[in-house]
Amino acid sequence: MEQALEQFLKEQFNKDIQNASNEEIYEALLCLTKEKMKGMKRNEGKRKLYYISAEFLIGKLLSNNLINLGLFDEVRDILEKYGKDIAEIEEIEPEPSLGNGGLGRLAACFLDSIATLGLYGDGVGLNYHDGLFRQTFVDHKQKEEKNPWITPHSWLTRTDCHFEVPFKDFTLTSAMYDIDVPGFDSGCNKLHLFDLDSVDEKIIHDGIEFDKTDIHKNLTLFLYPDDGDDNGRLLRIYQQYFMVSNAAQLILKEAEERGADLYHLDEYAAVQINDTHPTMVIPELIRLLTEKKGFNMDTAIDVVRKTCAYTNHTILAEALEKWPIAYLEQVVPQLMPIIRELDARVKKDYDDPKVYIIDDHDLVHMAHIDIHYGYAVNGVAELHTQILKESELKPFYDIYPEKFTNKTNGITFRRWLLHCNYELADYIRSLIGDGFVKDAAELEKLMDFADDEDVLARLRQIKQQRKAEVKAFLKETEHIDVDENSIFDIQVKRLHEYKRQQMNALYAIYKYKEIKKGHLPKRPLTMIFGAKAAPAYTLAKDIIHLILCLQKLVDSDPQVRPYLKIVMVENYNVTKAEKLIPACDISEQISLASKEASGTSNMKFMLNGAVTLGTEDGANVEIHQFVGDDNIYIFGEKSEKVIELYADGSYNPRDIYWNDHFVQELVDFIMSDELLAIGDRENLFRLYKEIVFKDWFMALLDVKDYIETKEKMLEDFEDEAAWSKKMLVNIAKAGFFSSDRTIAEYNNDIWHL
Ligand code: 26V
Repeated sequence: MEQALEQFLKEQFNKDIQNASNEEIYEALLCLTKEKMKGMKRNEGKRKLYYISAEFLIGKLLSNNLINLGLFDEVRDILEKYGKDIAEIEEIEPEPSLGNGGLGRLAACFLDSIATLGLYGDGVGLNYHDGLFRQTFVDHKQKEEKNPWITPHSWLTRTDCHFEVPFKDFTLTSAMYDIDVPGFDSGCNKLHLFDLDSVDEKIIHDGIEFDKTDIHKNLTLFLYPDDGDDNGRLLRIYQQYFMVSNAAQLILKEAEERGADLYHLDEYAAVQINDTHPTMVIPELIRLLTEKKGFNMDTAIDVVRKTCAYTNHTILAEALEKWPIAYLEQVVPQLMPIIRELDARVKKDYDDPKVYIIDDHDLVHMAHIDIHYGYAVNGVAELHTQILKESELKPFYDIYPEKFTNKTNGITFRRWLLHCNYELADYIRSLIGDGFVKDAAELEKLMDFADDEDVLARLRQIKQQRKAEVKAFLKETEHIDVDENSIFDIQVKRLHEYKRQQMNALYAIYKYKEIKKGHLPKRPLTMIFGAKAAPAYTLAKDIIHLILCLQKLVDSDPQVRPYLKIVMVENYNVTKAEKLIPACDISEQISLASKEASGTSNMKFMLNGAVTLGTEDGANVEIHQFVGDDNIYIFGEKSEKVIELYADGSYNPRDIYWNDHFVQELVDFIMSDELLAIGDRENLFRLYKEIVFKDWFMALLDVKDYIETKEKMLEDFEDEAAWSKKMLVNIAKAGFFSSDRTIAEYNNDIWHL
């Protein structure tokens, strides 16, 4: 590699390694790594997986690709020899923001595991030029800006694959870009991102505003443009259809190239529909088979049903897509006769309106298409799948019990341990060998060291190093000072009321008041938040505003400042996650029980030795089962109770507010003179009212138990030996949450590649 690097730098920039800039070295490494991947073996097989997803939150790729190619150590050492730091060079790489959160990151972890397991499978999505917005804070509020990431040299390779995608009033020609996905010590797959040449970034003005009707120019500009208005919603349909029509044409083309008789398409292709955004692939495949390939309707439906499988990622009704017929008629009228036919067949066979595709408000329920016309449906954690079967999708489970399975989510250990915490990975290797890299279950061998003082001391030392790095990072990038000897308490995830960042903010208020009363904590606490709020999600933005106001309040108070620090990091993304997660002591997983389908940051934190403070929700339930009561802090009402409260409508935050003085004081503080002096009355008042009068996600229900449990946790942290044993147990028991295990299950039970 050294020679290749030298040669590249000489030819391109007439420089040697020593005097090349970080930018030049980055470009050289990018090109050399791409070259290596070109020469790699392609994973192969008869049945090929197409993982279609509107989001792929891939993060920076240089280090991960080098790790998977087995070149990382070599490159790091070469650079070190010339006084260069690979971490600094990696900073040059822009992070593509092609996802919102867990769903998109999951897709990226899955691509890594699919390639690593040697499975033949590609990702299919869209090449959003400006991704999701970039978040900045102005006057303690979120502002959105465009987030361009495509530079002249990037991981994208333009292909000569193009398809015609027909819409009602015009036809667009796509262009396919590829990103190589190298497996760890294995073959290579691809991520196909479809794009449109006529897209024009110049139409963006004032942050992220643009003409939503100019489809030729805006189609692949942004991920999930604001759907607060009709034109935004129509644009989402344009995007979804563009994605799936390209996918469907690619699938048929590749199958035919590989000699398939399309009547046996399912022997050549498995399509995984990641949430409902790609659902139109089902009617689109049926349309192509009937209109272009001479199939009759029965046969087309039969073949497509054997090919497509669906993953559900949420039970929140507002997140389950339902498109008005009128919108679909306006964008993709060619699909409507097929969707009507699919609906008619359902209505002929079943009387229950709950399983209809088209309801009596003329809404098309996308998930219902997937369940009737796909062969498998899965949830993403045990509890989530159970809730789907027993309540949310019960009428479907009654019809098709054989279609339903659980596939508990996972994370790739290459990125979330080897890359983001290589000292920890190296140390684990020195204790149990490196079998865990390919077989994560081997982490369990660490349990032999649960009482080994030297091992526990080293774990603490590594954690301390990560905290010191976060301190330096926050200082450099956001001019924020944190105390590396404080407890790091971290909640990083999308901002949503059900995740209850507002409940964590109420804890911050509690702590602030305690310190003001002179009840000083034994050790300072650093509360770190990171979250983007959807641009049109007013309350989520109000919660960010509250947290930023609290940050300011604490910072300006010399009495409180030595004991409490609140930090909301700007523009939380994969790169920041990679720094924050390894430095964490307390992992906040505090969603209202039943609402978080799985969560995946909970797994990343655990793997890096943080202890979970959580409700019995999503994959927390399984984490609890693995680590046992002593190594996790569980609080709050259970999902059964919460579901009951929703069913009988008996939850009333006002009762708690009026009857519990302790809670009332915390909530009232949102409207205190102190906070009003910093923040905006309108935002704070709206949030205050919401919590007192609605509190749809029941923060007040659990807040007391939450505070008590967190206080207990802070106290327990002081018992160094006992706490570091908890750290070790969490790492040792994380093996189950490797996405390699998840993908092996998908393959065994669903894909059969
Ligand atoms: C989306 C939206 C958009 C409109 C406003 C309300 C709302 C609420 C929730 C969602 C989530 C959509 C699906 C999703 O991202 N689910 C996440 O998937 C992860 C991977 O399976 C999982 O770990 C998270 O628990 C789940 O929320």
